[in-house]
Amino acid sequence: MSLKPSPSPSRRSILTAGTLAAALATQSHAAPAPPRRVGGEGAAPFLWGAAIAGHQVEGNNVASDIWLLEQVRPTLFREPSGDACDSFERWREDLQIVRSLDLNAYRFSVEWSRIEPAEGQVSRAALDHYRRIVLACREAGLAPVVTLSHFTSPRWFAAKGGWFHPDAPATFARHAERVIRHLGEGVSHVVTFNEPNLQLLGEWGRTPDPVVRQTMADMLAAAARASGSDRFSLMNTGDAAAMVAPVLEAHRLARQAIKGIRPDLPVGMTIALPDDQAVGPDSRLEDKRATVYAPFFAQARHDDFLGVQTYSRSLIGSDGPLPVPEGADRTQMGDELYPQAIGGSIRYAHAQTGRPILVTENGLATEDDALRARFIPAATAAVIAARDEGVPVIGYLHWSLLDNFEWFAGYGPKFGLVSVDRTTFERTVKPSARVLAGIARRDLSR
Ligand code: IFM
Repeated sequence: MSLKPSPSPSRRSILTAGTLAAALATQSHAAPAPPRRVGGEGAAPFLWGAAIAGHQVEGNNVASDIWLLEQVRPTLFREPSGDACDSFERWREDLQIVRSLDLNAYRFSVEWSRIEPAEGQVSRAALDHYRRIVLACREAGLAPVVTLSHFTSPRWFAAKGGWFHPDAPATFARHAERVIRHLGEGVSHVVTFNEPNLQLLGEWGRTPDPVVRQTMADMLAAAARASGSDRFSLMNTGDAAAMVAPVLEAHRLARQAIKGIRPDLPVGMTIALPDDQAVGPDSRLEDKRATVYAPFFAQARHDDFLGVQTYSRSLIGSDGPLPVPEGADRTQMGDELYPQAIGGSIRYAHAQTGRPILVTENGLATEDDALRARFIPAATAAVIAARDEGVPVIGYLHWSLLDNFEWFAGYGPKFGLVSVDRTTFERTVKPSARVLAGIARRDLSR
């Protein structure tokens, strides 16, 4: 049986078995840009940028776990990632676009499966590739924010049991050390894990859809068989609560390894964090917070920053999550259009951790770029208001630079500031990108 996700699944269905409940980066030859700073001389520059992730844009990540899941039957993926945006080849063009928008930061992820396609066999060429991106970012005046794990892992890692294998934290830490040693001085910030709480978020307060849950199990079993294993386990699938401890251990070991090489390099992780709002006196809001965020906040208190990724708000009643209010505008992912959400989530994340907050993702999926052009000023105003109140927000990275592969939902949802022709891969900068550019320019020239 092959189950296709609904045309506009909840954003929380990206990779989560839990929704299972809700049916679930031209090497610039421009002269180096002067550092742009806000907050006075000596202050770190506020990071205004755009984000992407390897598997969603590079294309042909054939050694990764998710590539395999796209190929097996049944699969929950609407379509395979294929060539994606061909960014493994066209990354210089992508950087040039970011540069041309006068942004000063670029978030991208390294694909572990390209760097270590077979266990213990390290591709120097792949490491060099990512090093060239870091160097080109620096030449273009862009701070490279590097994600080590953005959902994908090598296929061999998943077939060994993924994060449940006892060696997983140490294996990931070795990978982290290798990457940072090779990428060198240029890296600005490291994100170890992207949204390791996503499945918890998707599952909380919802009854799993039995058909989707079964299809997930069948898809993973097919991938295990195809890998000659009896298991296939990856981030945000399987037992969400049981995955928290090994992933946090992997984060700690990776952080330690990175600090051993570059003690000055800020290290953190990102979490999926809607602006949760209590409805009624018996709201289960605190229950949600304890389950979905608390373990990650506890770790973040020991980190250099926390990456916050907010797309909308979530209303929480006495029985759990409430539906999007009647008549509210929605994005292609089914989220309520609510750009001010990012203000609430960064205040909350900072209050809980006391750490600087980096908005590592914020945006919306829409075919209507005029909507994005209105969303961006409202969302960034909420960020700036929080910053003006004294919340140490260190940057805003819009998701996403490109219209890209949105996991289960394939190429349907359009998150990009830039569209990508699916046949020629030609990039076209959308008007909303200029809106973000204008806001960044004004803020950085204050
Ligand atoms: O595309 C994803 C990204 O990979 C992780 N955060 C949410 C985005 C939009 O759903």
